Amino acid sequence: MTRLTTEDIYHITTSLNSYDLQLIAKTGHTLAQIASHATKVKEEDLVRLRVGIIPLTCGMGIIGRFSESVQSIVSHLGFDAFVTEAPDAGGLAEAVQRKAGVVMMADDDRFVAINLKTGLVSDNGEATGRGYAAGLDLMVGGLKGKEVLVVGAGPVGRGAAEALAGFGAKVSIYDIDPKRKEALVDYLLSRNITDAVAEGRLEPALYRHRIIIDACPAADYIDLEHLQGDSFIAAPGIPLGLTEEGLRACGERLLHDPLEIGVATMIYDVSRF
Ligand code: PYL
Repeated sequence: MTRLTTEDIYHITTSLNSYDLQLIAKTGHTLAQIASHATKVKEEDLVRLRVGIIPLTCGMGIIGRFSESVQSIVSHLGFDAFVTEAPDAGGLAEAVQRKAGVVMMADDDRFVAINLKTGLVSDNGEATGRGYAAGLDLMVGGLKGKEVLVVGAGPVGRGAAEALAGFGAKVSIYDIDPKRKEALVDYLLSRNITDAVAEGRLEPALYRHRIIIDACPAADYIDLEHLQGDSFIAAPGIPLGLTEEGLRACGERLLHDPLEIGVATMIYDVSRF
């Protein structure tokens, strides 16, 4: 997982309404509706507890505006959310004292949402994969029977692959690490997803697929030559796998943000009845 920078996220707090309009133009649905589609939690069934977001100073430390960005996304979805004054253990104590029912926090390895009342936990990597698969399902008008290439077999790729299969897609997996690629195919098999395949080489797979989830930390590996007139790309997080030219060719058929869809899926995940 690539570590975000303040530059990647500083725009989020002031652009959520325009981002919703972009999502409606691309998928016909809002951020809330995509999170609902990903989690199968209807908006009317959400139990909206107060949400405390806790900055963590461990590892490489606090990312400027990270907690505020998470807070703005969760508030945009109708939750009462606050960033604690204190970080770390003091922040957790403060969140509980301020009657938070859900806490969210991220160190350098994991970003989690925890419902303190039900024990429900959602992990950003897996939730992001699921959220993007849901957005893609809406963007292409239904994935049933369609072939999708997942590049990257980490937590995001795993969440995406399982969700894509759930929407009826035929999933192909590529990862630069053959062991990790095979491990994901084996995991899908263990979940009764029997038609997932491992791609031997990336290049031919990029040419053969018109629907691609870019779930790997590489930049600029999907170029104009790999794209067809009706290619759809879902690209969670930073950096973007598309080149500048590829980006221009994709236009409205690209789903990409640094945090929004993943955070929306997480808070829906832990707020189910
Ligand atoms: C959760 C993001 C999504 C992509 N990469 C992940 C990342 O940047 N992780 C590090 C988050 C550190 C947050 C810091 C803070 O401000 O509380 N500990």
